[in-house]
Amino acid sequence: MTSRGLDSNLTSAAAGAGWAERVVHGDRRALARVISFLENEDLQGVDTLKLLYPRTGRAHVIGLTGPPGAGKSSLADKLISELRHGGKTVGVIAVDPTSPFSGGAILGDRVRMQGWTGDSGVYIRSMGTRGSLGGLARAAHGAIQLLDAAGFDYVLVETVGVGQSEVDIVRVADTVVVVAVPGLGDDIQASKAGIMEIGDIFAVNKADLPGSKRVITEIEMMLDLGMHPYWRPPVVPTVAATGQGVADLVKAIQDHYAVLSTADRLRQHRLEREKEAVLLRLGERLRREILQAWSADRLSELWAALAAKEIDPYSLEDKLYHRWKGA
Ligand SMILES: Nc1nc2c(ncn2[C@@H]2O[C@H](COP(=O)(O)OP(=O)(O)OP(=O)(O)O)[C@@H](O)[C@H]2O)c(=O)[nH]1
Ligand SMILES: [Mg+2]
Repeated sequence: MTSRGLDSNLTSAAAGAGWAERVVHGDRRALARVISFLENEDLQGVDTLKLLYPRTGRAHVIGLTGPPGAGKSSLADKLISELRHGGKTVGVIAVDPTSPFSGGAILGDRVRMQGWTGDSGVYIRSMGTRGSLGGLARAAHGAIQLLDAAGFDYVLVETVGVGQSEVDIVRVADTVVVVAVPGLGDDIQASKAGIMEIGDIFAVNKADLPGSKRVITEIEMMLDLGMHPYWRPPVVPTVAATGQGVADLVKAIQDHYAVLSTADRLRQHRLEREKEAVLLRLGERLRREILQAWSADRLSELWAALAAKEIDPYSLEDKLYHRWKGA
């Protein structure tokens, strides 16, 4: 490491201590800044998280996922109301993968959850992709830890359940609420199997629209086939537009937490997700280093050779790895 790198690392660690102090004291602007550091992969973000890690683990982290337009943000808004009435504080992270097919999500979230600006018990933040979805997942994970350390009783994470990275974002939650809606046809269960599997609770939103009974039955039937060692996911009809069913949803969320909290499950579940995250970051770091051992030109030549079948993918992997290992 160059001395310049060392200096900037020290500065970042010192800055991290300052940010951590401010976050713990409920400073909103500090929260916003640190989340931006995480999004921009500025070292100060991770340096802040390092110091705050011992303070995490108190919040109940709830993931909300489901197809675009299912009513996740409207439901989050009503969940905030219900939890605030119970005297609880709520931090919300609305993840907007700004991919070509979900533009406008940021606006939607802002419009549907904007009545909370004067309430110090609520903090809402949208997060988007600057680069890769994997990078966004990492930043969102950090933001959850940050809101937890800041002392929010609940942390809600909203993400559109379209791809693996988006699903990975909510998988770090203690309780995953899958939001389904009538009118999407039979393929939701089949094609979105990944989402259906991770649900601890199913909210069938837009229950005011025709077809919701059928969706409920379909989900129940699918759940009958599954293995649920200690928790059978409940299916809760909701109308986010009016708040109908939201109290039942909160009750289901709290019941799930109570079950998780027994028999050491919560601690194990959280340890498992942190372990996975450490291993994932480690893998990414190694891959980056391995690729950095090659010039961009040489790498493109190698990919071209692979395409031309002049080298097989396994030998290519060996070649890439051994150059780094020997470096
Ligand atoms: N009829 C009906 N409409 C609803 C209900 N809940 C939400 N909506 C409407 O559905 C639309 C989408 O709601 P959002 O809360 O933005 O949905 P979302 O899942 O957050 O959407 P994205 O974040 O863009 O994926 C809005 O027009 C809402 O007013 C409901 O219970 N019934
Ligand atoms: Mg939304």
